[in-house]
Amino acid sequence: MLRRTGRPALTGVLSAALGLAVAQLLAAATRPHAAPLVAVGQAVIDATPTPVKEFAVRTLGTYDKPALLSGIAVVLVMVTAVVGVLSARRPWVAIGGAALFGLAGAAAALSRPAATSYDAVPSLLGAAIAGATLLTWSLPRPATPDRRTFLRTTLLVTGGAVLAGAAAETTRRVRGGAAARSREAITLPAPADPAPPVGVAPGFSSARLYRVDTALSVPRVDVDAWSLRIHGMVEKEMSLSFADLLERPLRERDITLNCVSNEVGGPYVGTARWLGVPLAPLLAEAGVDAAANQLVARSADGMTIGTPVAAVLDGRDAMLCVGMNGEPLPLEHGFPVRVLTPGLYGYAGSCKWVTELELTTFADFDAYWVRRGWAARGPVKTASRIDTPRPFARVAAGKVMISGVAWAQGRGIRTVEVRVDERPWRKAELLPVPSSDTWVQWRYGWDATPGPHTLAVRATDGTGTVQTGERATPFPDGATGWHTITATVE
Ligand SMILES: Nc1nc2c(c(=O)[nH]1)N[C@H]1C(S)=C(S)[C@@H](COP(=O)(O)O)O[C@H]1N2
Ligand SMILES: [Mo]
Repeated sequence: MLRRTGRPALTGVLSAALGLAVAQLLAAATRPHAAPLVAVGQAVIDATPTPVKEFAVRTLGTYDKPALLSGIAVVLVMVTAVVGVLSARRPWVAIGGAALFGLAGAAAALSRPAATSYDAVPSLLGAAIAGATLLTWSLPRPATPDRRTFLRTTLLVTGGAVLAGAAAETTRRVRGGAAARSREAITLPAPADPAPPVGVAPGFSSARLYRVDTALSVPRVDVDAWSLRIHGMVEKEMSLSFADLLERPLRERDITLNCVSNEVGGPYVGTARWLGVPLAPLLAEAGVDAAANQLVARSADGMTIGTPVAAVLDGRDAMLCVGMNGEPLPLEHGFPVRVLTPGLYGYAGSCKWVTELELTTFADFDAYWVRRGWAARGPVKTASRIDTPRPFARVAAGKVMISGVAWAQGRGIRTVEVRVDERPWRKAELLPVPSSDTWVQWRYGWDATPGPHTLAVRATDGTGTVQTGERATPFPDGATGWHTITATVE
């Protein structure tokens, strides 16, 4: 029994592994985004319905991508095992199976926004190798190969797959290293317009910025090969190198960025000290057509993010960021250049790895998330979060500090109030902030009495509007509701 299905199954899986590893190696050496695993994973991400994506981000957080790759691997193993078993009797199944996988990989690679026709090659070559291996290995023979022959072939194919796989990984790292090295070589000029000094407790120094993007592998852009093209409804097209950007007056600001997918109380909000080139004067130089109302940013990995032109030009600190917290942008936060539009959720104003700015209209173009049902314009909603005590914490009776953050970029935060159980709302103390685009850190000294308690927070923005307590889901334009936790006082 094991001989009848175990061997053919293994034959199928190992032949596929060899083909896949060679395809990954070829792609790593030539066109990283054409690697079948990355291309298929990326195509799955793009095709995943929004609710499923939301669920994945909510339950898996940053493990969503490893989980996706593991899922693909499991499916691959199962399907190629079946192909192996079936082709032991019917050799055409080996050819058909390989062809299907090859075409799927090629189609996924070609569906990437920046694809060239060459990108089909790694998948097709890998499929040819997998098919040929499986076919010769499982070809009906006068006598079933003995155990020793089978073992030898198994070792050979496995060895080939492991070698090619390791070479692919090494190549990927070395190539990625070029981007990292180009980053190390950068010296950022001092800002012409430095951030205003912050008070006692800067609201950003220790906080790490969250990461949210659709990139299965972080785009590794070599800054020396990078340029930004400004085109579309402009009088004069422009192309800027990184050096061109650094020659312009740089502005430094402490700005809070948050994700539209963030649940009430969630982690996808953070503040950093950004260094960048103001966008408004750049657009003025390009001469924006009065009819253009959307600025579409495109990234090296094909993301599109549409921002109202009015938001970029209304005097807020919209910029092309080159630095974050005193360093060049980290690779995962958009190196070498990202857009940042304070007051808009990231999906609507903060394209990472940007390579293109196109002036167009909302009527003419739907950006990536808009095509998936999210609101075309993404102004941030006023929100607040309790960070301590943690939900369901047990704390000692007496003075307990309730603390957290609140944000309403552009409008600023005027007051934060805390409510314990059904008692009246009480004003929290706010730490000073450098600008209305920076979140506010707040705290409230609570005389905690034994028993279970419910704690809630709400903020009032700079226009005097109180944060709504009405619950809304993140889809389609951002969550609302008061962050409410329970804690037990002992
Ligand atoms: N190229 C690219 N830029 C992107 C995204 C992306 O998927 N690809 N995600 C956006 C979203 S949804 C958010 S919330 C912010 C997150 O920025 P961060 O990862 O630097 O915190 O980046 C935005 N810019
Ligand atoms: Mo986001």
